[in-house]
Amino acid sequence: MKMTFRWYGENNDSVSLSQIRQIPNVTGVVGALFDVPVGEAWEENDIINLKNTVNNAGLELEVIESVNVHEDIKLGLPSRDKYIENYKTTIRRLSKHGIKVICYNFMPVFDWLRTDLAYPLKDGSNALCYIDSVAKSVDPVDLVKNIDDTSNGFSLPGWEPYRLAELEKLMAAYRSITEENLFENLEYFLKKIIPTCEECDVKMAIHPDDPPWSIYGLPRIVTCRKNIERMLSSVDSVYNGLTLCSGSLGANRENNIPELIRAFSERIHFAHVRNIKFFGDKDFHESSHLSKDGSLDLYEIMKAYCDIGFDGYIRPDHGRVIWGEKARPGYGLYDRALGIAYINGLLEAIEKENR
Ligand code: DNO
Repeated sequence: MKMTFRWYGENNDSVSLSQIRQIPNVTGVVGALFDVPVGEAWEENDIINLKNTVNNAGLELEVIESVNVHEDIKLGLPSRDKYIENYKTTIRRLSKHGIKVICYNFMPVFDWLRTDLAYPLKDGSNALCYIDSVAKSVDPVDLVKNIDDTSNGFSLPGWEPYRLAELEKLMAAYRSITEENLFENLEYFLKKIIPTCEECDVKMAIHPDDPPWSIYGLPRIVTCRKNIERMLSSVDSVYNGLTLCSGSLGANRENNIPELIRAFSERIHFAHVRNIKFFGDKDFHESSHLSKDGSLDLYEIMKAYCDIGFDGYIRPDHGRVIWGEKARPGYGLYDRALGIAYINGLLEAIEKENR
């Protein structure tokens, strides 16, 4: 498997490429063009610039997270075909410059959702947190504003200004969309783009919904084994694959992550590895990657990846904010690098045990 690290670009990240280059075992970064309005095709020159910047630092750029999907596609509006054509153009251009995997999601309006971006932990660090009763009692507009205000001045992926500006309008547009409708719209999208992916050798890797249940009455479908099976079989091609995010799927206690890794096996193209700690049925805070600190067993998760012979891309996911770092919530250097060191240790031990 190829160890990677998410990076937000030269002007938008507290972490530099040279720092990433020094983390043991990291061969590449996962990047994106964050300024392109959703729905527009990515310009080839911008892709080339990003790739050159990364390559010049001695790192690879083979995974994009994310090429976002326009809401009209998720809503199934007539204008979706135009946006799907743009998406295909982006796939072709990315493929031309060595991109192998595109991570995306199909969550209406919100990408990931937390009620607190700096929940204090006992050790003096802080981490992202979700408390269901808080989410339910807060108006989504206020929650979004609060998230914006507490992000240490960094823009957050999934909370781009365009989403915030249109929040109420978008929420209203989804009122008539059921989970079944959303599924049909995802299938429509996949049927159109997967042939292009096959032609270009670019694998799509859908990110699960985070948290994996409906919020504010919005439909959510990438939540559990049954739904992921349906999504994968709707276009039965290896190019129609999955980002297996342990923390997102793991927030539903019914999802057994090692079992899902074994079940989806060659359809997993990208592994997001992180831990969460439950303190209520649907309440959790993120924790260090260490099994002991969270509710997920990272040893069992890494063992499952080794057992299936996973040779895709992997990255540590959110980290805590530690050692006084000023960083984008979840995406500082220190705790993610500690996460990698830990994953490296697990991998070496598991691989040697398996010999
Ligand atoms: C949050 C991330 C998500 C993820 C997208 C993928 O930190 O895990 O924003 O990148 O859902 O499209």
